[in-house]
Amino acid sequence: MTVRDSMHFAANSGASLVVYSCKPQSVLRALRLTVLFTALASTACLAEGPNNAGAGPVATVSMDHSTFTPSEITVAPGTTVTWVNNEPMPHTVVDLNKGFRSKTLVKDATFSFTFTTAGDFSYLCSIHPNMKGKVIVKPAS
Ligand SMILES: [Cu+2]
Repeated sequence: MTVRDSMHFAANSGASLVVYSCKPQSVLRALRLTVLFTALASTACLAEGPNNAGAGPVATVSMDHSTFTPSEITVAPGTTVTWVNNEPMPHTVVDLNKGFRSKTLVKDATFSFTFTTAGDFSYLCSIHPNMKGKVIVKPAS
């Protein structure tokens, strides 16, 4: 082997080493990009949701023991209220003035509605009509 040959060999092995050591980094970079794009995509989805203000305030009402908790909640206009059924018994969320109506919510199912106008919104569970709640939408004073 000449000196020139061995240098050539060293350069080659060096190059292949560089390529090999780059691989985990580029995989990591691709993963980071994927995470970034996934985050961007889900943000865009939220913003485009027909019944979701995206960046607005949120509130949660639980359904358990055939009771809405809290049964009465006061929120600012633009608030998205999410009802969560926390028990095996199915429930619905039905506005008495027909402004919103959920499908039947099984355990862990949710229903969300964004309240844009001020006022009192009384609702009930259509399966258990004595199960009632109210959302009061009022600008913060
Ligand atoms: Cu019910």
